Amino acid sequence: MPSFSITRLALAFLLGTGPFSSEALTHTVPIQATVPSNASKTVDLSFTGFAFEQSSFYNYSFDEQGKPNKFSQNLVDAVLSRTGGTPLLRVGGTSGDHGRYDASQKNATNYPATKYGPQTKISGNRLAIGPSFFKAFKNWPGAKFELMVPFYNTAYSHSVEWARAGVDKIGVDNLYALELGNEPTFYPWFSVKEYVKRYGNLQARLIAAIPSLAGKRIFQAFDTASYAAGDLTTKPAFQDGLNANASSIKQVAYHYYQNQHGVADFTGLQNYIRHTATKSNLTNFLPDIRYLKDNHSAIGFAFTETGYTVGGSGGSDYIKTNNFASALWSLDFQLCALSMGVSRVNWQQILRSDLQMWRPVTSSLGGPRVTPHFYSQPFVADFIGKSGKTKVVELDNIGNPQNGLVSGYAAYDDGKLARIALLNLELWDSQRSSGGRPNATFSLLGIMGTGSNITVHHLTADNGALAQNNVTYSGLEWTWASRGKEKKVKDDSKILEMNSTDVEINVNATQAVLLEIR
Ligand SMILES: *[C@@H]1O[C@H](CO)[C@@H](O)[C@H](O)[C@H]1NC(C)=O
Ligand SMILES: *[C@@H]1O[C@H](CO)[C@@H](O)[C@H](O)[C@H]1NC(C)=O
Ligand SMILES: *[C@@H]1O[C@H](CO)[C@@H](O)[C@H](O)[C@H]1NC(C)=O
Ligand SMILES: *[C@@H]1O[C@H](CO)[C@@H](O)[C@H](O)[C@H]1NC(C)=O
Ligand SMILES: *[C@@H]1O[C@H](CO)[C@@H](O)[C@H](O)[C@H]1NC(C)=O
Ligand SMILES: *[C@@H]1O[C@H](CO)[C@@H](O)[C@H](O)[C@H]1NC(C)=O
Ligand SMILES: *[C@@H]1O[C@H](CO)[C@@H](O)[C@H](O)[C@H]1NC(C)=O
Ligand SMILES: *[C@@H]1O[C@H](CO)[C@@H](O)[C@H](O)[C@H]1NC(C)=O
Ligand SMILES: *[C@@H]1O[C@H](CO)[C@@H](O)[C@H](O)[C@H]1NC(C)=O
Ligand SMILES: *[C@@H]1O[C@H](CO)[C@@H](O)[C@H](O)[C@H]1NC(C)=O
Ligand SMILES: CC(=O)N[C@H]1CO[C@H](CO)[C@@H](O)[C@@H]1O
Repeated sequence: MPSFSITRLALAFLLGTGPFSSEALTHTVPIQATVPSNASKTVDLSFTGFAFEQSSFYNYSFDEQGKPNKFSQNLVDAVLSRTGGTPLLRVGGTSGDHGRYDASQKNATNYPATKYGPQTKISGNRLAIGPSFFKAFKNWPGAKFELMVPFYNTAYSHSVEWARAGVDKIGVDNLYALELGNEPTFYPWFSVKEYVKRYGNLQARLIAAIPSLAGKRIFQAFDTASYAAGDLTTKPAFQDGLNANASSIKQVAYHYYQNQHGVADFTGLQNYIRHTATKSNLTNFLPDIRYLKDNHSAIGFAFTETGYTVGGSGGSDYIKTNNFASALWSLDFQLCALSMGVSRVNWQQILRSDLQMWRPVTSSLGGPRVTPHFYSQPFVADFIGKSGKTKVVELDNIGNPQNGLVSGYAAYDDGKLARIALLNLELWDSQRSSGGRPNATFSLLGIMGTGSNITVHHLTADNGALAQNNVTYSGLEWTWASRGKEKKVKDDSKILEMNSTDVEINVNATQAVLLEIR
């Protein structure tokens, strides 16, 4: 039995309530009707981005008949149409950084992502892209791109050729940012001083070769690897030279993977999604977020390559973390990041991997599918809303005891309370847990008078944490069968009238709710 159950029993005992009383699990949540002074900056409607490993992007863009991939298009639209934001797609990664542009190559890539993982110089068979690679960028209606150009090789001519072909085919107006390299802290020559020197040189060469880049805020710096965040931070890099380039930098990017090798067992999965872990991990980035806000307020802070785990591992009880629990983690991570002033999060897609939100075509791993991890995205988008005037706060100090099993956030539109997200991160799974599904009650204090009705939408899976199918958000499902178009499969939303009392909301273990206040 996982240890959190023991905590619950112990607390129930201390409070003199029976072990099956739901009283011990009532969390009071103070709510402010108008936006608190320490709320986030105004949220970008394009917060919910996607990222594609360069070697996989072509296969995400076309279907098996060589037509634009409607399934991919529909899934991106399912998220971004909820806020009205521009889809921002990052196309980058180690495969491209170690790769080269070959103007004479007929195929888009020299090996298909359906059969090979991202190849790098290290694994011998590095990526080569040909001119037809850039046709893929035409298949994403309304999108703008964060295009990585190689930086790993010291011969800048490769980077310039790659960038010239890319900017030419994509069009500078569809380019959100030109990213110089990937995870530079792994470069053999890396030091902060050397990085800023070479960054300045490469940027100057690119501008000289591609005049349409001149005078624009269009470059993306850093793309620091997850777990190396301390090796390339903002203040020293800007002070050591990037200040000279600050007016051309659009965003500073970091990569983030919640863990490195998957989780060994169910208890490990609980620790992985615990809010306290997510929050303390994100807090490490606050000095960088604040430095940019205070010193270069026009430069955004983005997690441009993000996933739940960067590697896999074996073990008898090893749990593949692309499951419903990791969708809840992804939700908590993004809402927490919003509250801390992160500009956007791009979720990494690699065709032959476990971490993607969907598989666009058949590969040696199986047919096209939407993975459970996708389901965080429509929720995050609805939480942001369409107003373009949204600010977010974390609802602090909820959860008694403070064990990271619950979290909550409020969204304010133009200063007024509009939406609340409540997460119950206590793990429950129909196969792994004994007994019925626990639940927690959130008592919302001070919500009275903020509206007349509350609509409650659930993000849930009947089978709980390890579910791969039958996941729903607001009763909606997205599948390959519907080609990524939403389909109503159940009606589990409800409308509560606001009365003269505080509102109590019940949230099952391994479930989240979005409250819309009207
Ligand atoms: C915002 O202020 C409230 C109280 O005014 C405090 O509880 C909370 O920790 C603050 N949040 C942040 C992110 O500073
Ligand atoms: C180009 O791709 C086709 C399949 O799409 C493959 O049959 C062919 O071998 C590839 N050519 C090269 C030179 O890689
Ligand atoms: C995958 O992409 C390669 C080019 O990189 C292409 O030759 C191949 O036809 C694509 N496969 C599918 C199933 O779309
Ligand atoms: C970037 O900085 C370098 C010096 O490090 C300078 O040569 C270059 O002109 C700068 N470019 C821009 C666009 O500011
Ligand atoms: C996040 O927190 C967990 C638990 O403390 C830790 O194992 C993991 O390494 C952290 N990840 C990052 C990217 O900081
Ligand atoms: C950054 O901005 C803060 C607040 O305005 C200021 O105190 C600090 O000196 C600035 N730091 C640098 C390195 O410019
Ligand atoms: C919560 O869990 C209970 C017990 O499994 C179940 O009957 C109920 O339908 C669930 N509620 C929601 C909204 O999922
Ligand atoms: C919540 O759990 C308690 C205790 O198991 C149970 O009595 C109650 O019916 C549950 N409530 C809901 C709404 O599922
Ligand atoms: C609130 O809900 C009630 C009952 O469903 C409905 O009559 C009323 O129009 C709703 N009010 C608003 C502001 O949506
Ligand atoms: C408001 O009162 C109605 C009627 O008594 C009740 O059905 C409803 O659940 C109450 N709403 C809330 C949010 O407590
Ligand atoms: C109850 C329900 O909707 N079950 C579905 C769960 O998912 C599987 C696989 O997609 C379907 O076959 C079931 O019908």
